[in-house]
Amino acid sequence: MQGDMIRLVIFASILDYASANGQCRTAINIQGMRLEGFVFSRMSASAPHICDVRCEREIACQSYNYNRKEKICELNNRTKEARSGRLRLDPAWFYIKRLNERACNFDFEDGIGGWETTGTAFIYQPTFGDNPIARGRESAKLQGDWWVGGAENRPRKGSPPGGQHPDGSDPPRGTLTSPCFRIVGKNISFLIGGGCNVSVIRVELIVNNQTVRKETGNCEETMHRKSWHVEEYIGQIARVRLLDETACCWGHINFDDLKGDIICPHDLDKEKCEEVERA
Ligand SMILES: [Ca+2]
Repeated sequence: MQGDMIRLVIFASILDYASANGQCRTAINIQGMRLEGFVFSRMSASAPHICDVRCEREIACQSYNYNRKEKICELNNRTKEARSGRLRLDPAWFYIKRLNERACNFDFEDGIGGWETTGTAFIYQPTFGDNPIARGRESAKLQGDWWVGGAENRPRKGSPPGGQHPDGSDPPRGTLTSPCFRIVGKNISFLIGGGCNVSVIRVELIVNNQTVRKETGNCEETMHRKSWHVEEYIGQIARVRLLDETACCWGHINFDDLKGDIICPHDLDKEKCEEVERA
């Protein structure tokens, strides 16, 4: 294995690609190596750039192997970073990781982004500043200046401090669902506060239209960092959903700064995500 790694360093090179949509992007080409065990599609391709285009068109494709001699293209649903042990020496092949990825921006500092609401619980979000403090309550301990507080209503910096949802802090119900992202490692974490009855007020992780993780607050406005172990979902497309199904006691949820081993590829637009979730 040590020999493999030395070779990997020696043969790693940088290639610039003109992709299908004409945008230039950069990929790391590792000559003489092939990622095994994660091929989900195999086809003949007369040149490497055709394999590149095929990978770009597949939402599940994270890297690919190309055989120059036999002109075979293999699309992988993992990268060597996720499973380094599976990268094998094979002189006829080279391996390329797809790089049209970007970090997810789920801290609400630039607004609500692509998060979608149902109901009325989250229609004034995100909210500015440590609003509970302005009402003499415990600190929300937000990240940055903006966060999601179901009971809060301070949609602009200039809004009066301490404002609350006009329908009351607990009565409104609804959901707030994140854009989709890809899980690429073992952990996802977030700040959560507000209600603590997980059966009616919570954040959920949704993979393949199934709720696979749940978490809730501690029945205080203060948010605490909590996390999910998600290794079994590496490579899959997911969303996070805030769910407020109660009008009763501590019927609101606070949330901020979702981060961890997730990426938001440029091409993970709404339609492609829904395509995967329907499959
Ligand atoms: Ca924030």
